[in-house]
Amino acid sequence: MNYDHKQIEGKWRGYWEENPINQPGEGKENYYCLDMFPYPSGSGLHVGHWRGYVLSDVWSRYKVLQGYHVLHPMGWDAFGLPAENYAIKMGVHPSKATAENVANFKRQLKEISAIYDWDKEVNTTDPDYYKWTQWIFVKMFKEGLAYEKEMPINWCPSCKTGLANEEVVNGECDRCGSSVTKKNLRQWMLKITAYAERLLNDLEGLEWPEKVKKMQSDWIGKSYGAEIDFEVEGLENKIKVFTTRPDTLYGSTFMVLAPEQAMVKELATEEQKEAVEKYVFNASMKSSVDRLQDKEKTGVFTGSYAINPLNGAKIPIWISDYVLADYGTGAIMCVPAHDERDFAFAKRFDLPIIQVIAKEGEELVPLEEAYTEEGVMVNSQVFDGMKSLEAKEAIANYLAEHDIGKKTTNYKLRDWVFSRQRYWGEPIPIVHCEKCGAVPVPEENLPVTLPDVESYEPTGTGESPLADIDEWVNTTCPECGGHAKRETNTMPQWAGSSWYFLRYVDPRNKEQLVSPEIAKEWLPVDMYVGGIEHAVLHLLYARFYTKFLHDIGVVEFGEPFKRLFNQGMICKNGAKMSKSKGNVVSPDDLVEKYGCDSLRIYELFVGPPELDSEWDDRGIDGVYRFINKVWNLVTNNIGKEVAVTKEMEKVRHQMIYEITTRLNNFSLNTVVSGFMEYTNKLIDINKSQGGIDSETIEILIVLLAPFAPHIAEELWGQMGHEQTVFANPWPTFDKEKMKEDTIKLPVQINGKVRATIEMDAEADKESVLSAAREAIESKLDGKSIVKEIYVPKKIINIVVK
Ligand code: ANZ
Ligand code: ZN
Repeated sequence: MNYDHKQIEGKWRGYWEENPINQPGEGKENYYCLDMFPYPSGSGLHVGHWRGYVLSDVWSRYKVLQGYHVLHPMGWDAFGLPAENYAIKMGVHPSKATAENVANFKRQLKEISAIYDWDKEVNTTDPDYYKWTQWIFVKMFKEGLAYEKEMPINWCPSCKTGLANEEVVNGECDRCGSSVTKKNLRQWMLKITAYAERLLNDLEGLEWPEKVKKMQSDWIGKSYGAEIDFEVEGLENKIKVFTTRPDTLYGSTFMVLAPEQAMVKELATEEQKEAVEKYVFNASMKSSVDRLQDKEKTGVFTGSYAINPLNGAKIPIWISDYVLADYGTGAIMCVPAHDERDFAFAKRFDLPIIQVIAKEGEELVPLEEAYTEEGVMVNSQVFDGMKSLEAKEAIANYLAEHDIGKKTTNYKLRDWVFSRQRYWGEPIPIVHCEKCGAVPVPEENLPVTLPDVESYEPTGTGESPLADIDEWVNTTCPECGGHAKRETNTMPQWAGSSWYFLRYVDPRNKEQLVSPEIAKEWLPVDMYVGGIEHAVLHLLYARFYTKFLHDIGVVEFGEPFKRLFNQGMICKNGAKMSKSKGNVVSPDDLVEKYGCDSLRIYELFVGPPELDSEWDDRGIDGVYRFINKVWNLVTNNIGKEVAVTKEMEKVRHQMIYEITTRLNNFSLNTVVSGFMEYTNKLIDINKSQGGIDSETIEILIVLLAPFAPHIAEELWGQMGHEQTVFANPWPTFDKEKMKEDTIKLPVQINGKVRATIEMDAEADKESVLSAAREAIESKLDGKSIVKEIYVPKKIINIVVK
């Protein structure tokens, strides 16, 4: 019988629908394996999307075989711009387009044959779901973590909406690539900064890639340093600067403020006023990209001077846009000798450079560039001669004692700009009352459902399209019953995805976000699989939400994802596979031609799963041949009674060992090559010994089951079993039985291989050497042996003269 993937895959898919392989059972432990849920776009799935889903399904099925009851859910992160943009273009309501896309995605996902629990499906746009997204917001509001603020925010002129810092990449909108500008708008903010310390510290206990942990800690960006007050000549107010290098204070030769810093106006003297105003205006017109990319430093002198608090030196105060308004205090003391940006600025505007740290034992010569390393203090009065690291402490302490400054820490993390001026998102559940101010919608009145609108078009004025629906906007105040207006901003797409993993375990609960008992059974997530692009955004927000829900008693744990695996991207012609690049390979044709099992295995075989890999359709042929080999080997042995030999046993245990170890390390591409290697070995034995014992054959089938479930199930059945192959335990190996009986050892004469000997694997040194001598005896050409070296189990080298 030939391998007919269509017939086999159809048959088993139907069977599994009726008889799910993943069942609770006495004594079974729970295991939660989660995929990052997709945004159901109109373009459907390509082979790049398959990769992550195959990885997590292989892992889930492996856990089933290990005896766990596995939760492997799937759902839809369905709010967001694309559906809305589609609505604008086509005049189709986003909910309709979303429903169609979800149906299409679901059909395509079923082709993967993953063991998703479809009855646990969630959809962020479902009012029963977003009721709880809104509920979390109300709770945050009540805890003072959601607040309103008028502030200059990142504004994408093309998406016509505000963006969070995390959504701005190199000054560009993460979605559309337009240059992001600043706009002053009233915003809803979430105080994620209140959790900065915990978000940083708790990274330590996570089994996550180091790279992702580092990205998060860099994003949180904790710096230790000092705030120092500088007096200004002729002014009451002092300027506060933030520095990580108080040790360099004697070398501060000028000061720079951000153009938006509050003191800029009063610092500008009469003569400099015009120039300062012009500079400030120009800076406000520049996009963040320009500000970041400007190679040449720009700046303007304010006309005022500050006083160095340690030595009374008079230092000029400048303004420049290389200083950020919203970090530290928006003002810095500049030390050109020891900071690269300050050095460039000093060179450009001809400001003095005073070196205060020197390399130990070296003479002072004029600096060609900033000296940024540690060293010994010079030109620093009483601190001279001290190590700079010690001076950092000493000067900070001195400043604190004299009330000129204090030690502080600073975080790069900013509060989260949480409002979007768009239609297709969760309405923020707040009403504005003239008397009572911002009042949360009472929890029992949630959800605030998203009303229908005539036009989804963003207004561009900073108001969402909801603002036009009078009968929705006008309402009564829950507190005083007076006239009030609804908040018309919506939440960012991240809102619904920051907590969905909690809902999966109890998706239809009408009373609670999640029942505490059920949460305890399943959460936190044991394994989370998804793309690296979420390293800061989604993963940071989800950690923040979880910590908040922990603090208000909804869940017992503070970290949502114990283990994280980031799969690399699938590329084609060197570029990330995507519809917009036109290099998409659809899984449909490949499934049709080779079958789901072959495509699943090829997804793993393309390369190490954590790295980006180039897709080549031709590669799947090799996988298909391998599958056919397995088919032929197994069907060939059905009904044969073959006695097990030592050799068969050895290969069997080696195979279990290799596959299991590689799988545990998530080295799935080498699992596949391992299968190919061991299948070939078994085929050789099959040839030379006329068959393979049935236990070895069955173990091959069980091992293969998580990867190629259909063929495994079919062959298992053909071996005469009634139960599913997934009812088996994962095979175990015996190290003793893996041992090779004999080993081949190369014998070298003066470093050149001249013979090979075959020895008992446990043979001692003396017998190895005597066999080696014998093997090369005829090749000595009358020379005599002066030395013999044996590297155990590897090689023998005989030195002759
Ligand atoms: C004096 C100094 C001397 C500095 C020196 C550095 C080296 P982190 O926290 O590690 O990023 N700084 C402070 N606020 C700033 C702002 N709003 N915009 C731009 N730069 C700012 O770096 C903190 C250092 O960056 C601070 O220490 C300050 O320059 C600068 F040899 O102060 B430093
Ligand atoms: Zn009121």
